[in-house]
Amino acid sequence: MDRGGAITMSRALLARPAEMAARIVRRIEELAAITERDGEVTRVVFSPEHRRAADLILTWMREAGMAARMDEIGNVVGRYEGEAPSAPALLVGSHYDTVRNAGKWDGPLGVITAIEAVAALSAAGVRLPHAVEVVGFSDEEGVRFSSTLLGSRALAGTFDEGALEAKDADGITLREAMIAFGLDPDRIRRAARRREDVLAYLELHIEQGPVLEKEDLPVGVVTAISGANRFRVELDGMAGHAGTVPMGLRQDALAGASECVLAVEALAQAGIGVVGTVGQIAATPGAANVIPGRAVISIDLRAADDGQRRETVSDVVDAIDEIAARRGLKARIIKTHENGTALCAPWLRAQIGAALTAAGHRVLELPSGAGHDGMAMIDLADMAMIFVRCRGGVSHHPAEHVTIEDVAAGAEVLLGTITGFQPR
Ligand code: HGY
Ligand code: MN
Ligand code: MN
Repeated sequence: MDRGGAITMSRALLARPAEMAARIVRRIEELAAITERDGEVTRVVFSPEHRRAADLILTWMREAGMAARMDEIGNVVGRYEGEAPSAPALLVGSHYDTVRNAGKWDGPLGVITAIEAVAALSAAGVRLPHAVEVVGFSDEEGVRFSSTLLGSRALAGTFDEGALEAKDADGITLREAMIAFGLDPDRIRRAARRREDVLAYLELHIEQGPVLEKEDLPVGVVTAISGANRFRVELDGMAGHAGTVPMGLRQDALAGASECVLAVEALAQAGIGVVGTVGQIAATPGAANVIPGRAVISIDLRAADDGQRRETVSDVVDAIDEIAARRGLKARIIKTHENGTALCAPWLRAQIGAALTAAGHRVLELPSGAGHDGMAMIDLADMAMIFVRCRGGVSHHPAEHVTIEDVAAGAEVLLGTITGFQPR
């Protein structure tokens, strides 16, 4: 089918975009209600909430005409066959885990909109020359075990078995958590897909930034996903009595960590297009009248340019070493994540652009400062992303919001891209 025909078909399929969008919004709310704690949205990997969310999404996939299953790393996968069975597939998806006290849209919007697109094909009895597979990734955020992209790395065949020994805040290893969840860690490799079975990977996601809103556009095309490093830094000094140890004799781990936090901020500001964040800090023993003997911080460094990111990483490591030496602290810097900048494939960006134009929107291309599963999926197939405007660019926060009109715009562009997809 030529592109024009496909676009016409997708418009016909979308006879009622408002109805589709209303169902997507209802499902966003339904999924958001599956949370670790009432009053917020928190759903981490291999938790009871993970299982309940997976069961709900699998049900939606089956209702949309897909064969659906959970894979060996807790991803949920729905398959809508093409004209011929067992044809290679266009993968479309996002993640369904969340950060702590998250918004409702980061991840789930991409999964639920992809299911809605397949439901439109199925309802119209349309079969494409290729299969379409919808994937809900189990752990993009890396909240519980700090190493991110576990689900997409396993599906891309790049899962690092060393991650199985990572421990959560309760000292449970990833391996133990998987077994408790009912999965066999020794079977993770079976989640990996063959290159020849995957035509490309597409993801619809909220922008998590202010550009589309500033440009007054509901949707945009992503050019690249910024590379990122994450570290856990452990500083060990000497605990002591807050009242008796003179200032000049202290090895205060928390004071040292605080100096490291400011060094991360200063070095990120000095870099070109670099962002640096310390999102977590903990001190022990944690008593008001005891000098902290140990402090642990997280460090997240990103940049669109890999060379610049690596340079800032090196500067931050040097700064931590200097601070620790000067303060008589022992510093242990553990890299928990690294990903280079992932370029979205120009041929796929062009196809998204055509669907945007057909839907009546100006085509704006923009980079992603946030990380996404496409950073892992690029090791399996060419990938591209569609961004949907979110209010104020706010994300990783309960105030995260997408209007129903923008949900409908995203659904129309995703469906248009799927129906017009021409494999390379
Ligand atoms: O951290 C990120 O950028 C993504 O939301 N996991
Ligand atoms: Mn996300
Ligand atoms: Mn996120």
